[in-house]
Amino acid sequence: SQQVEVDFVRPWTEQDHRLKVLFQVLDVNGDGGICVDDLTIGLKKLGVHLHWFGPKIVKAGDKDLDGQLDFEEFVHYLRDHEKKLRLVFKSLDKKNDGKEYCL
Ligand SMILES: [Ca+2]
Ligand SMILES: [Ca+2]
Repeated sequence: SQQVEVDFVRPWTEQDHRLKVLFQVLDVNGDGGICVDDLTIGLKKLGVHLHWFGPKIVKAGDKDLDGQLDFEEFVHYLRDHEKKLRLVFKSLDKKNDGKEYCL
């Protein structure tokens, strides 16, 4: 399957193009919202094989409870959880393939 490289090392900024790239990668069916199914497939494209990760992100980030993250909710979630996500991706990197996943 297609592997996607996104640079997560630098901190996010509000208008960061990386957020749009990441949103497009994770919105697998392209309907403008990221649901759990999108995340499960999309995270695998990023090399993240954690079955609990997608549902957790949607549950935590879905403010209007429509079951998916629109772009605003997604950006909000990433900015709120930036440090925690970096840790997840760093620990993945240690036990995985040596690729850099520092979200
Ligand atoms: Ca979608
Ligand atoms: Ca939502």
